[in-house]
Amino acid sequence: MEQDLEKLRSSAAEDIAAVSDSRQLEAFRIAYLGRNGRLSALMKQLGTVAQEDRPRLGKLANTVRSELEKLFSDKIVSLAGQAVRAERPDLSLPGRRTVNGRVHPVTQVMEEICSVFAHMGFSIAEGPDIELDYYNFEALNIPAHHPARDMHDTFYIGESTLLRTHTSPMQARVMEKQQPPLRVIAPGKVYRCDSDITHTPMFQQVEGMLVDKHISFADLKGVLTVSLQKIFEKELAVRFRPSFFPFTEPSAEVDIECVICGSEGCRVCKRTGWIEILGSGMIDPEVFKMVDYDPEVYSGFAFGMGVERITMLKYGIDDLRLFYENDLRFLSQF
Ligand code: 2NL
Repeated sequence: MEQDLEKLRSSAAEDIAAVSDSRQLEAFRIAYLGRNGRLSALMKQLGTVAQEDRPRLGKLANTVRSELEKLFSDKIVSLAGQAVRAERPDLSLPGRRTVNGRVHPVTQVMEEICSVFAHMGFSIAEGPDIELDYYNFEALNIPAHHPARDMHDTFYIGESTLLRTHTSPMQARVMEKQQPPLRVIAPGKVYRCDSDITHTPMFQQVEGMLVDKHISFADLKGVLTVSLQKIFEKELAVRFRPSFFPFTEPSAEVDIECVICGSEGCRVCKRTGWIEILGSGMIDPEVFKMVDYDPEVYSGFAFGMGVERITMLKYGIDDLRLFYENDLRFLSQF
């Protein structure tokens, strides 16, 4: 019996050392100190030993019991200490850098363009990306089955709703509500079912219009020339070429001198020294009739430009896709 108690003592010391969580500790308690545990079993044998050995063995058994209880309670304390240490932050670790967001380069240029026109007295009109067919086409002199609808690669949503293919529907909405004189720009996202190296299905535009009495093509040329020089922060050469849009007559495409090569001739300007930068024209009398403006009294001009293209030229970016890949190494440069 004495030997058995000694064995119990040493095996308990070995087992408690291997305990590393509270589940193992509970198993230890049941095995050694439980009602049907190893110590209880030995205590039951006390009644069978010789009378004269009983007090000594009884004392030894009690000593072993207190030792086991001490092993158990010390382990509770040390496990609790480990848990606290595991939760405490390690103050010697280096800090984590917070990555700040930036304004997207296309948004930056969009804001610059808006600011140039705001300084010339234009107000900003914003409207829905999901438009009615009426405002996107009909009100702009593009009736159903008009060939110009094919150029727009429209995303239709329903019978009469679509993702706007340009921001001009906003201008039609403004004219419907307000009387001239008007100076309005409409910035925003537009959508066309077209995707390749030079086209993304969503891109951003700024369109503008000015309507008053006695507005002429000379006003269009003056306002657009000065605006482009402000946008590119340079006294660039600007030229106007005849063109066609269903909502303007006459219409003109506007070129600027190539800002990449200084008109020497390069890949970007296709060796012409000129870069096409916007479309414009005198608002067609048919558009005025749709919004109940008298074309005999009022005239005006309108224009539209793609913001990605202007951003590429301003920053010398040669791949449109970079804008929408969301690579922080690219975006954080601006
Ligand atoms: C282009 C051509 C243009 C307009 C947009 C417009 C708006 C109204 C009436 C008439 Cl309400 N026109 N907008 C006019 C001419 C050209 O954009 O190439 N855009 C990127």
